[in-house]
Amino acid sequence: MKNRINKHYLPAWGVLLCFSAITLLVSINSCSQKENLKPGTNQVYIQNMSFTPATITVTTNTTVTWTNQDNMTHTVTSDANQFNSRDINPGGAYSKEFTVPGSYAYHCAIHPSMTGTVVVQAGP
Ligand SMILES: [Cu+2]
Repeated sequence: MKNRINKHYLPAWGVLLCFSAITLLVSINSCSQKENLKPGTNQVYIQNMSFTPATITVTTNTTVTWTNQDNMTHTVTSDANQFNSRDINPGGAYSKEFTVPGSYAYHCAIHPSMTGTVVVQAGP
């Protein structure tokens, strides 16, 4: 009789534990997503042989991420040799943190007609 009761209640606890774990994971996940979507967007897409947006303005200590959504390899290469992604394959990405205010012009080393600028403004 005792065994029967235990067998009946154990799965219910298991389900409850599973639900708690899933709820916890979902809330952790949405938390980190909010951090990525903080104001002052820091994403540049590489698509159709161009950088979008061509000029991105961020505050100091922002990490800018370029994502290659094209079907060919590109690079993010500083005109003044301050940074260089080297080859970014299709589906790949490159990130760079900007700590000093200024205007950073860059281009694709493979396709020099592809150009962009990161404008870094002093943060609060
Ligand atoms: Cu390119």
